[in-house]
Amino acid sequence: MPTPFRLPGAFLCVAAALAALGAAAPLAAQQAPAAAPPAAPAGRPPATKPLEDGPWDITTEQARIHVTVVTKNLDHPWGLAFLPDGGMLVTERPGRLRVIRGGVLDPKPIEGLPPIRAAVIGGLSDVVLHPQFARNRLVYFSYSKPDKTEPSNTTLAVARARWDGGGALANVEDVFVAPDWYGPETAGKNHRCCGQGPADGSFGARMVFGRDGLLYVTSGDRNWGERSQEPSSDFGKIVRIRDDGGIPKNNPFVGKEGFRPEIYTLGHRNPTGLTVHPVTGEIWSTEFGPRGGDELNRIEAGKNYGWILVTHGQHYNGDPVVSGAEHVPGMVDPVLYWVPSINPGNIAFYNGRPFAPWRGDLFIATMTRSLVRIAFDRTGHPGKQEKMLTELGQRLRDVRVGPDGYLYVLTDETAGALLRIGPAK
Ligand SMILES: [Ca+2]
Repeated sequence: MPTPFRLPGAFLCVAAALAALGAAAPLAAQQAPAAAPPAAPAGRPPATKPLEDGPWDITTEQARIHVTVVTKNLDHPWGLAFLPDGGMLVTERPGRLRVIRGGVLDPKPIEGLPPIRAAVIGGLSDVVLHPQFARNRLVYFSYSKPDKTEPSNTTLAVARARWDGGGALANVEDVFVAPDWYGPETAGKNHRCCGQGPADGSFGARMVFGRDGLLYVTSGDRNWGERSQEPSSDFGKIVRIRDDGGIPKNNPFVGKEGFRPEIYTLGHRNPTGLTVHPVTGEIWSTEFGPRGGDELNRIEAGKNYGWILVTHGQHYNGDPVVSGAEHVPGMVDPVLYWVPSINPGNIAFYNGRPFAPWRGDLFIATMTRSLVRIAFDRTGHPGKQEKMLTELGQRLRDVRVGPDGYLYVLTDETAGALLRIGPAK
């Protein structure tokens, strides 16, 4: 894969090369010998080879790592939360909440989830614990909420529940329901620009509690990017709510005419990465661009991150980008961007002990089958990037730093896995 770059000349070269590859791909697939892996249907990623059993000892640029499979029995695992007793909660996108105790996946999903619409990339998404979980046992999960009478009409919701560690949730209640109910019916009639995708795509749905004790939730543009710029819509926003779903009084647009009061930032496409910087407390986020233009952003209250007017990527149907790629007044440029896309999932800054050289580095789980490590210099500017775990050939959805300082990675596969990365002996 080409490394990221910022030169317009290089952009054109790579764009041209990609176009040539795209044109040649069907012919190459036809000529492939019978033993070759099947070609992916148009618009879908190529098939993933099955994950082997491991473990793997891998030499990376700054550390020798030992990668083990915690479990392989997860269908499109999406989010992971560490429990104070050493266990973990894991979501599966089709709509199951799972628990891992003592390193073993409980075969029985936790009961009590509300109806969830699992279609395209919607479903059960992230899970986070309340900052005082050990005391109040509150968990939060994000999901695609179906309308009672027309289930294909959905919205992003966050529910809160009490979980005593057993087989079922209690007191399940929505604390956030985005006001924008939307589905294929509307998407067929709303005259969107730019060749945007299905209504069941681009939910965002990543969550994190900030140091302020407030819950940050990414809300994707549902492939209706015009709404990312509309302050009356939660599409294409990051929202901030209290732990009970209330609106914090100091949210940036509270009391401002025409603005949803939960909005924290505007102008996002599909932010599926969200984390708190362990030193500065800043919120950082990754998001999918269209064709190219994936971004890493530092999230600041009230700012506009540009989509659908500004992107380094290209619209799917070739429509011109309205306001350009960067330095647009009123819009925040990304800290980093990628052309072509890396398809970024979740992110985590490393602050553990076992890998001292990685401290302060950012890890990105990518659907282009690598774990990307980004170093930062003393002034906080991103530097060298390293692609790890490419030899496993898996789409990666989530990365977290465990309480033990090891990295935990979820693969975004039907035969999905949880991987653990510690130091090799
Ligand atoms: Ca942007």
